[in-house]
This record gives sequence, structure tokens and C-alpha cells, in this order.
Amino acid sequence: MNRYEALTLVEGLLPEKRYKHTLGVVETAVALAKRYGANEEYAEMAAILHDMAKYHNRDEMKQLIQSEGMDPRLLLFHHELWHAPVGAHLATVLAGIHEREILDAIRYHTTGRANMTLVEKIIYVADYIEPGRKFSGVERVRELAHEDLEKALCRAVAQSIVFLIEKKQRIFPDTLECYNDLMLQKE
Ligand code: DGI
Ligand code: FE
Ligand code: FE
Ligand code: FE
Repeated sequence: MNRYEALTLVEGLLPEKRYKHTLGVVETAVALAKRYGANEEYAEMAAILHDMAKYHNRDEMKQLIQSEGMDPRLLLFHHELWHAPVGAHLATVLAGIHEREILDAIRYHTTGRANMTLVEKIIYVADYIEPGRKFSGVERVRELAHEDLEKALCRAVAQSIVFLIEKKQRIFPDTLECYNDLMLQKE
């Protein structure tokens, strides 16, 4: 599937606001891929498809997590986490994507993980800073993203964890492993 076909597919799956967010992530991810020398086509395709499962039926997502052998711990955590791994699955089934780098960037865009690839980092940060994002702290991550992707990622992951703690939400192990791994790289 080319970028136009993928955009059309996603436009049909998402409400207008979420589709606009997706276009913001695409623009940001392509800019970051150029800046940091990542595969621009992979970053663009991952960005287009990253939230494709955001409005997928919840029971069906639950079924897919079980039947497709996804991390069973997902079911014990907030259903907001499900659209990332389910999105990677749908990217293969509905968009014919088989490139591991693209699928992993979709799969880990919500939690992050230890040892993220360059494209995974780009999608995580682009999702966080795309022009439509307004929350407090986003501006600092935007600034960091121009200079140092690693620092921007670190800041975004840390702020996400603080946000979850403030909401008294449980933190998925991959999110914590991502944070710990980033802190280890800094030492
Ligand atoms: O899909 P988006 O809104 O563009 O953004 P996202 O996929 O990065 O995040 C979706 C939601 O997932 C967001 O409200 C924060 C939440 N989230 C991220 N990591 C964790 C989490 N929720 C829980 N409970 N635990 C996590 O580790
Ligand atoms: Fe998402
Ligand atoms: Fe995110
Ligand atoms: Fe998103």
C-alpha cells in the first residue's frame, strides 16, 4: 500500500479530529526522520497508521490480543494501551505492511520499550509533539526534539509517567522499562 492508499484507509477509520492528529504526526515524523537520518518512508508509513486501531471495537481488540499472541498483560491494563499492538496487527491485515521496523514503531508508540529503534523513537516523540498537541510541557519537548532526539524522548516518557501517577493510573511494564533504559543510557 502506498502513502495515499494508507491515508485513505485511515481517514475512513478515524473521526476527523483523530485524522488531523495523524496528519500532524506524519508531518512531524518525516521532519524528524530527515533531521536524524532515519528511513523517511518507514517513519511516514508508521505515522500514518499509528492510531489506526484507536476506534476499533474493544471486544474485538480483546479477542485479537488473545488470538494473535500479543502480551497477555495488556488485558490487565487500561484499554487505551490496546490500540498500539492491535494497530500493528491491522497494519499487516488491512494495509499489507510487513516491515518489522514499521510494525514495531506502531506497536510501541504508546508505551515505548527498552532498546527502541530510531524509527520507534521518532514516532513516539512525533506523537507527543505534533502541532495539535497543547498540554503543558509539550513546548519543552518540542525544543529538545530539534537538538537531541534522545533528550526529547527521555523528557516525554518521564512526563507521561508523572501524568499517569497524578491520575493514579497503573504503569505498563514496557513504559517503565523504556524509562529505566533511557536513564541507563544517560549514566
Ligand atoms: O493515541 P494517542 O492519544 O495519540 O496517544 P498514545 O497512544 O501515546 O497514548 C494513549 C493513552 O495511553 C494516553 O492517554 C496515555 C496512556 N498511556 C500511555 N502509557 C500508559 C498509559 N496508560 C496506562 N494506564 N499505563 C501506561 O503505561
Ligand atoms: Fe496512539
Ligand atoms: Fe504517545
Ligand atoms: Fe497518536
